[in-house]
Amino acid sequence: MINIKEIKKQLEQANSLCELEALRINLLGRQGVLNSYLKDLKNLPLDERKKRGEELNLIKEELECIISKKIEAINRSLLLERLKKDSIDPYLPPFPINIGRMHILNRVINKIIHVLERLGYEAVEGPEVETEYYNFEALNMPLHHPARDMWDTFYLNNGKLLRTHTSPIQIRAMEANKLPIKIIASGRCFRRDNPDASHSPIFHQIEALYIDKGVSFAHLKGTLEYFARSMFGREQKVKFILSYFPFVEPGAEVAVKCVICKGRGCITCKQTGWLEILGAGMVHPEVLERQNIDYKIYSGFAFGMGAERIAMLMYGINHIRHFLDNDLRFLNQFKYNLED
Ligand code: 2NL
Repeated sequence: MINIKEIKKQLEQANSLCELEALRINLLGRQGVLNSYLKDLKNLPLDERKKRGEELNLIKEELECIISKKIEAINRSLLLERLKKDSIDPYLPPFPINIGRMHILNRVINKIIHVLERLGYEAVEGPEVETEYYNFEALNMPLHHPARDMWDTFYLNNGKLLRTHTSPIQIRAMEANKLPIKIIASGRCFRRDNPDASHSPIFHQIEALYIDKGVSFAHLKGTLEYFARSMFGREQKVKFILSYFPFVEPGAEVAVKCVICKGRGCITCKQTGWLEILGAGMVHPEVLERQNIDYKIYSGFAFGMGAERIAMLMYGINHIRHFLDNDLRFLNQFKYNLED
């Protein structure tokens, strides 16, 4: 018969996890003491077998319980010993915590969107792969129109193209035929330019479009003055220079006093004291008419800018490639969130 007392004494005396494990294997293992008794059960008469079986199972449970308590006790005393030897220095600095943050370009784009949302514009997006129609034709540039050369375009094999600006998003909004329209379209654009400090085949645009009854150039000027001051400072001076875009008439380029040299003249503003930050104009009647918007009742303005250019001016970034390089030495310089 099993000598429970003796076994318990052995377990009690074991004082290492190693010893305890050896005992456990000997008692409860597959070839262990308990299993050998269980195997013998089959030689007993039925009623005795049942009684004895129950007994053995109770013993097994008890031993398992003792062993797990003993393991816990040993572990606890090991921990206490270690804590007595080691000391904790609460003044050591913690491990550096690397918290990710939004890319500086996205933060600038979001800031621009927030500034315009305060005027009631709603942010929308659209597809990067576009058709000739949305990218050119609907914008008053029929096939072979010389103005298409203003945008070196990536054409795809299936006759589609990579959008060269965000204007197709706005055409889609006009097409949806709900007036008035007051939207900001933003996203990635693609042009086959030769890369240099300010040109990259992949860049981002932000455009705004406002169409309603009685929208005038004066509204456009007020909007852009508010925009420039929100982005570049309350005292910011804004200048409108007549310019040409096929989809607006009249068209203008908008310049602010150079944010680098404050207008004295430097390399960034090419000694002019002014920086062009965006293009703008009254939506061409041809563009409205194509979307079944009656240009005798409705009018609108639009303006558009390169997101990278704005970010470069805000932070004095000297090469557009930094936005795509993902070099942490560059990205980590923008630790703090834009106010707003
Ligand atoms: C730029 C672009 C401009 C627009 C963008 C526009 C869009 C529609 C209709 C009319 Cl759907 N106009 N967008 C208008 C004028 C200028 O600038 O690349 N600026 C740096």
